[in-house]
Amino acid sequence: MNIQWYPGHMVKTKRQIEESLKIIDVVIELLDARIPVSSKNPDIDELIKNKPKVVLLNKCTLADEKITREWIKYFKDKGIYALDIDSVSGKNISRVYPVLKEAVKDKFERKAAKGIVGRPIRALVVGIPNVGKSSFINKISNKSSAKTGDLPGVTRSKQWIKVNKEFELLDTPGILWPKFEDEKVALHLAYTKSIKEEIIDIEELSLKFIDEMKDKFPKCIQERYKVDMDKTAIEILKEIGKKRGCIVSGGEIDTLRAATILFEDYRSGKLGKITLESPTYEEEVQNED
Ligand SMILES: Nc1nc2c(ncn2[C@@H]2O[C@H](COP(=O)(O)OP(=O)(O)OP(=O)(O)O)[C@@H](O)[C@H]2O)c(=O)[nH]1
Ligand SMILES: [Mg+2]
Repeated sequence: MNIQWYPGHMVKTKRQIEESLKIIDVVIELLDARIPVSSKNPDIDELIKNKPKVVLLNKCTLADEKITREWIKYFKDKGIYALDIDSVSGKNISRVYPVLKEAVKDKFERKAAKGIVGRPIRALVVGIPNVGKSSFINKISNKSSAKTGDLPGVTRSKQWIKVNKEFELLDTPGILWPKFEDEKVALHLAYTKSIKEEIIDIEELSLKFIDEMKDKFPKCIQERYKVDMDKTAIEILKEIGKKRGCIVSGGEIDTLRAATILFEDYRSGKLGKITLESPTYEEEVQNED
């Protein structure tokens, strides 16, 4: 399956991020806790150069708690500030500001020594489309200033949000990168809806998803739809369709509707707390190179 999506507004956003850096103290990189490898834009570190960075594993209530803990340790071992959060339930949101303060401590102390005080911390929020940047900003600022939505590409231009006198955040449109080298990365981004659905064959994608679930978490699909996971992916999809009443005239099964239901269930956590990528998965990907 060949998936690529790199529209013009992402190129423009990259340029705007670069320009904004001059006035930024710290970068908040939002990753999707279910896919921390695939949701990491490889261009970001190069783009932000040596600005202090805090990694937030968002949507953590949809992810496997044990693997999330492994990821937090993984980042901390590398000396990177990291926290698991959920921008809908609000989990750990109150812990973000102290971490940001810690990340900029040296810079602010140097400034204070020169007599520069009272300036707010300015943080830039970056991440792939649909990862929850705007939701995070709304949650932490207790406002609904940033537009959010269950689609990639909702935020179209940068926007400053004032949290309080001490803290300002810059929301940016989600950015991907020009070419996904690894098909798995593109697939995982598509499963979690970070790639525009209009360019994807959802049915074909669902077969890939079923195959991966058969391999890693067969019970999740089996228990929800009571299907036999030893069957082929297309048979399983048809079985899901039958169980969910996705029948078109003539008695045929509407496999597109079945695929849509399957993804809705996965994305809303109804298949369980599923993390597709652990730190050991990252090592495997690196060893393939
Ligand atoms: N369960 C859960 N859903 C979340 C979380 N954060 C965001 N969402 C949902 O994910 C979808 C995308 O959220 P946005 O905040 O619009 O994402 P974004 O990163 O700003 O997306 P773009 O502006 O398109 O780049 C929305 O449907 C949110 O409700 C979270 O922590 N947990
Ligand atoms: Mg947004």
